[in-house]
Amino acid sequence: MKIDIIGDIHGCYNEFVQLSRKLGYLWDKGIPIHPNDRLLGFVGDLTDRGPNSLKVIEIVWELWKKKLAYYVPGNHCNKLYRYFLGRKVQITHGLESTVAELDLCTAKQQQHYRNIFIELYENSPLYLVLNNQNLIIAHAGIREDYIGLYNKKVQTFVLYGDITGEKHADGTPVRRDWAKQYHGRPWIVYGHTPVTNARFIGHTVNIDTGAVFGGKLTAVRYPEMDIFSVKSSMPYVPEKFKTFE
Ligand SMILES: [Mn+2]
Repeated sequence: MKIDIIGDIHGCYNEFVQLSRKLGYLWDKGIPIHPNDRLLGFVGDLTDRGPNSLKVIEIVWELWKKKLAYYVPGNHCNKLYRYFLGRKVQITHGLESTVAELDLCTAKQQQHYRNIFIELYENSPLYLVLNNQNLIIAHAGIREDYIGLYNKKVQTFVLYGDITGEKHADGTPVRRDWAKQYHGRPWIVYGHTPVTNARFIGHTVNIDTGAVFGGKLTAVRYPEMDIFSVKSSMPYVPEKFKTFE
């Protein structure tokens, strides 16, 4: 299979359109379609913080519905899903921008976004195992021994990363660098932790290059493993980018 997997979009719709064009996708039919039957993949965190979260939901849902794209949820998707279900969630950490977009919609439009997002979320696996187990797409990555498991522990890892339960001085959770411990054969494509450039460690690649923090929106072409990026138009927030020793 040939698939182009896109990192955390977080409502950066314009960057998504540009990146898909750079990858050779055509928008004649209102959604990005590749002339040579390539598919799109999304590592999750479609929404929050950026300017056009609802448009991103709409396009990803339509692609997914037409079987032109794969999607796995991120932690922001999980929170938006719980919000749509009417659960008590804090409207913070970027969810406030998606909710603000919804507040500007008619009741009918709100219902539409709720319906399509719930449909997309409920019918998508926690992580994807593709191409004869040669490719795994998981929002924050996955440990080799978790592949094939779908329990609560795995869910936490896949959505939030290898968190220790501790917090940094600024209140953000401490995340272990799981990719360094990964020696598996399948390629793991993930996002979640913004890095300046796509980060390859063994058969893993982090393609969250912080589009919403003024970095880049990045895609990896599978199986070629070529990186494509477009510069973000958002203001640059350097402290959001993780640097590794
Ligand atoms: Mn995330």
